[in-house]
Formats: sequence, structure tokens, C-alpha cells
Amino acid sequence: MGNKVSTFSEEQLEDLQDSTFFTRKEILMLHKKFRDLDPQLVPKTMLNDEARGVRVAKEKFLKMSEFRENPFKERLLRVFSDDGTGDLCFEDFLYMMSVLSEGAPRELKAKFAFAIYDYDDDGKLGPEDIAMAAAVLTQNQLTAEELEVVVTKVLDEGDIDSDGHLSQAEFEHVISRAPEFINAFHVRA
Ligand SMILES: [Ca+2]
Ligand SMILES: [Ca+2]
Repeated sequence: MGNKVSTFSEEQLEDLQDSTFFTRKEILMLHKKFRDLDPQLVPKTMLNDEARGVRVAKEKFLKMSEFRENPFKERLLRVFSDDGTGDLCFEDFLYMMSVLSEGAPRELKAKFAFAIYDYDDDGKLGPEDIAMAAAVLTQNQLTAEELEVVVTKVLDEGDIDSDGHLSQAEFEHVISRAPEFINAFHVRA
């Protein structure tokens, strides 16, 4: 092992394992992937705070093969970015990949799907949020009238307390019957 530079300390690796659904091998692989996005910027070793705070620009992630086809990629990056810009430090990136991974439970995916669909960030899904999500999910194939029908149907069935919005709990009920609302939130790491 001699002069091999370690990327993380034992303690860091243990923390990262505890806060994600990844093995240490996967964490190291994802660090390599992260670093390959911007090798000039991201240091080989993440031992100090400065290295951990390094953020890779949103544009680099958008080009990753995992996200190129994902219609929600801009929203995803924004939701997982600590400062809301869509730029991610390594931990933001790792956590995002973890939520998207096959190991993440459905409830956790649902929590983030809700945040991603909540375009105006007011903590609930209103008619505009639902129309926007439905438009993206159907690749803009629906007319305005058809979108209105979808929104009405979703709210008719899902808005249990009739306040005109879906709460997180109401949304979870909707996706248990319409899983296409959560299918965009799986990627293979
Ligand atoms: Ca909203
Ligand atoms: Ca409601």
C-alpha cells in the first residue's frame, strides 16, 4: 500500500456509509466519477474541509449519461444542491445518487419526488406544479386541455382534504396508485 494517497479517512468512509445506501467500494467509485467531471477542480484527497466544500458546476452533471435523458435533471440538481444553485459538493452528489439508487426505500424517493415536483417551493403541490410535472412526464405530448384533465383527475382523487393542493401524505397516496410519478427517480450508479 506504501505511498498510496487515501481519498477518505476511515472515519469519513464510515460516516458516508452510514448516511447513504452505498458500500465503501461504491463510495470510492462515485468519488472517482465526481472527480472525473472536473479533474482540475476536485482534489484526489477529501481529507480536509476545503476539499469537501468544493462544488462542481451544474452543467457538468447535466452531461452525465445517468442524467442526460432525465427530464427532471435541473430540478433534481437544484433540490440536492445545498445552496440551491444546482452546483453540488461531493456529499450533495453522493446523497443524490443514494436517493436515486435501487437501495433507497420508496418512501425516501417519494419525499424527494414531492420536492422536485414542488416547482414553486411552497411545500405543497398545487395545480401548476401538477400540470408542470405531468407535462414533463408525458414529454410535452399533451395539449393544455388534456393537462387540465390530468390535473383535475389527480386532485379529484388525491386531494383528500379538498384544499386545492396535494400535501406530502396525499401525494404518497397518489403515487401508490400511479407509480409513473416516481419512475423518473431511479438511476443505476
Ligand atoms: Ca407548490
Ligand atoms: Ca390537500
